[in-house]
Amino acid sequence: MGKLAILSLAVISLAAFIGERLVALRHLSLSSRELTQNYLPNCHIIEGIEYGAEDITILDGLAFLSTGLKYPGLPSYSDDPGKIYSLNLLDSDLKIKALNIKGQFDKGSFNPHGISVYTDVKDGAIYLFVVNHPQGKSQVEIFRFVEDENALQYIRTIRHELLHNVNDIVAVGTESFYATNDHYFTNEILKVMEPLLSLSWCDVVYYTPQTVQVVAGGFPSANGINISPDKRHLYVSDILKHKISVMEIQKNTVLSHVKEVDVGSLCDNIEVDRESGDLWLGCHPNGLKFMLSDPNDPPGSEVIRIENILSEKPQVTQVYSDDGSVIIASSVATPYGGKLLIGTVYQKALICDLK
Ligand SMILES: [Ca+2]
Ligand SMILES: [Ca+2]
Repeated sequence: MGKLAILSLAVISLAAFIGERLVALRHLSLSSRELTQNYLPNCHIIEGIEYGAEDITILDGLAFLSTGLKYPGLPSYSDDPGKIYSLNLLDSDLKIKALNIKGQFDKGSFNPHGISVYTDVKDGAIYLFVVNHPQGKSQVEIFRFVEDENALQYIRTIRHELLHNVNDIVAVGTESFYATNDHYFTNEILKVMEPLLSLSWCDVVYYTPQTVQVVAGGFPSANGINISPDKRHLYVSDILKHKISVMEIQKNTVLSHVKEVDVGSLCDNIEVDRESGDLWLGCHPNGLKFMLSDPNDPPGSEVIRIENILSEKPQVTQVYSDDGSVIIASSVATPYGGKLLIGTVYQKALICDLK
């Protein structure tokens, strides 16, 4: 074969590869999906949240909000460090309060991401686990919540080579948790290549002070994790596959695959209603708009609920959707007492009535 023929073959192969990748990416990102409006009654923007509340979790009517995330490739409209706020949903005025962090903790580089709250059955102490990215690194901070001072007492920082791109966590003890990695590589250029090449190399890591191990893998990206009320099943949001993975926790803490539930959207964090067991998901309805984050053509927001997820026929329902005119890039939704809190990656947060 002549040089020209080889060159032509190479160019044709490359063009075919790029074409196939573009089609795959359009599918992954749901880029042609039109954003609609499906509003809830009595919605209000939460005063004081301007730079994101990527994750929110509620314990007995008290919401914890992880705010001010700076994430590579996504907008960040403030140079200030991130903060954890509380919001008491039992109060009538619904005002956020910044939690003061006590102890030897570097507040200046605080960059909080996924959070999880854990109550110690032995003494009722409440712990807040926070994924933190100071200087772009990944680590998990454990705090004890001091309720009468509305403060967080810093306890310890956990770093481990397996905890390299942590997005979300679920605490299962005072020192143990499951965590999701949303990328395999730590190099920023290689990280960009992962979705382009459809690599499914992300995983779930189980941490205790005695052992750290990968307990599930094969995710294109794993952006949210939570646990069933009876602590028997873990749920992982497989954001680029538009699915929620359900896994059963075995006695040896390894996970066995149960099923995947289609959600038709790029869902991020998962909150679980402790009474009904329903899953509440903050989702990105159009991944291309989310990645571009153009203020003139903003990504929208979507909240999805899954009922009876362990049954033969889980019900997947869109509870809220917005084209970006109210809130941009929703990442979490959590209900309490007939209200729904919706947080976003880098913009506002919303509270609505559910009926
Ligand atoms: Ca979380
Ligand atoms: Ca997340």
